Amino acid sequence: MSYGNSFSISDTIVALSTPTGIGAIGVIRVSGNNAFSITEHIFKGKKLSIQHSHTAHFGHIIDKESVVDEVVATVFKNPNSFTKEDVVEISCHGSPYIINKIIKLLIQNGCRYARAGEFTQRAFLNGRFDLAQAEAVADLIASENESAHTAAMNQMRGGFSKELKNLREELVNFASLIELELDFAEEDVAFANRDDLKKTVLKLHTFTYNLVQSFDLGNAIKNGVPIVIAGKPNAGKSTLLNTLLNEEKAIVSDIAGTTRDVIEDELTLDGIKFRFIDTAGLRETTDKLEAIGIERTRKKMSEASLILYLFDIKNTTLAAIETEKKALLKLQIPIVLVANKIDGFENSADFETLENIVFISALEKNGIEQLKSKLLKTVKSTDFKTGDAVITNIRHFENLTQTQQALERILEGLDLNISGDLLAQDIRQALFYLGQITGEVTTDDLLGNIFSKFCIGK
Ligand SMILES: Nc1nc2c(ncn2[C@@H]2O[C@H](COP(=O)(O)OP(=O)(O)OP(=O)(O)O)[C@@H](O)[C@H]2O)c(=O)[nH]1
Ligand SMILES: [Mg+2]
Repeated sequence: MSYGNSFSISDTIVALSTPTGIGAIGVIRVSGNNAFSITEHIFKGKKLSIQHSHTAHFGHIIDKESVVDEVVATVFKNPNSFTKEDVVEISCHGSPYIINKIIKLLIQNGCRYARAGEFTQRAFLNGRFDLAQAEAVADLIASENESAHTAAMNQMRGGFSKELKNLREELVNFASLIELELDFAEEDVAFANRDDLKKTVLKLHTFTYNLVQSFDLGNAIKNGVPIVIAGKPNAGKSTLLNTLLNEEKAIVSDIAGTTRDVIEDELTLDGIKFRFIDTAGLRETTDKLEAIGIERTRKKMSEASLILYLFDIKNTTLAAIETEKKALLKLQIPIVLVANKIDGFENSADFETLENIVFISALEKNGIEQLKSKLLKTVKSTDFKTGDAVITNIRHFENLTQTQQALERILEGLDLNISGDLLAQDIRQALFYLGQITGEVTTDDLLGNIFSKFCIGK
């Protein structure tokens, strides 16, 4: 079987699986039918092919008569390896010269250099896991914080795959029954009970609906929960961004309207990645550029998971803030009010009556910890639970959305009592999109697209 081009799945492949560059050790992975015999050509030590799986063996890599390196070769016998093929992992000294030399020797003895993601692709093709799980391997490797790690780990270990597969199976059964009806068209029989079909479709619809809904959260986990810092010019938004990041990221000045464009950066708090977004101050303006900036502020606000509404406590009345708050609540996004510039300000009592308010001095870095815990609390209470099945992958999102549309067409069709052949078409569509998620339905293009985004060696 070949995938995408002339490369064959029966080739024995090799690549460095640790990062390139100098390291204490480098691990070279060899996978395929001839993994042992090829390695034995250049490995002086015990005969690898007769060793037990999951055992490590000291030996030398030999080029003609000379010793290239002292190494440890770990043996994995099919199907008990990552790829479900015979695998040797050679741990050598981490010099790029040695690593290249060993890979070259392996290629001269019959290996092929692996393509990006080819080890994981083989794991998928050999049935170690489905496509969605294979994709989670990439997410797992890329995960930088606790919540991204949890989501990727859940998905790699099965996540929504199992439930999705079971429900798809149910639908496959209905599809075959309806196809059967078509064969007996003249006799006007119904093998597929329409009520049961409807129940299955509804179950699938609810399940996929929840997954589709989880994408915003999944996206936030992967790319950071977007938190917009908004407020009037000179409130201290850019100062706050800099204080949070501990870096002079944004320009600060006492000129109102300093920030024109959106400035953002990431910060991980308590295992959750946040994207803090500093924006142009909100006011009426005749300045063309500033107006564009304010337009962007409004857009970012509408997309935020949380808005920090900052105001200069020295320059604001309680009534003004109450009016602002009312307007903000219309966005239906959680709001935290942040009273800034409390340094040297004594009369904050009035404002303490407001709900969801934090008092800070962005300049003197006071109240920042309270602010951080306030936003963690707010974000966590707005169903930031990574234990549930969450989709983080745009490809899954698209396929699920398409599935939903097909399911809705089936439901409509059932209500209208349409003929079996039309029903079958919509069912096939739903099955197609569902199958693309977990990989029951694949094309070379699809696989090529997914695995080429992996690194070589993974
Ligand atoms: N006293 C005091 N001054 C502050 C504080 N935070 C910011 N400032 C000052 O307020 C002025 C405006 O700060 P910026 O951070 O540029 O305000 P901004 O909200 O980003 O303003 P625009 O970008 O124009 O919308 C600067 O002179 C800051 O030094 C604070 O906590 N206390
Ligand atoms: Mg600013």
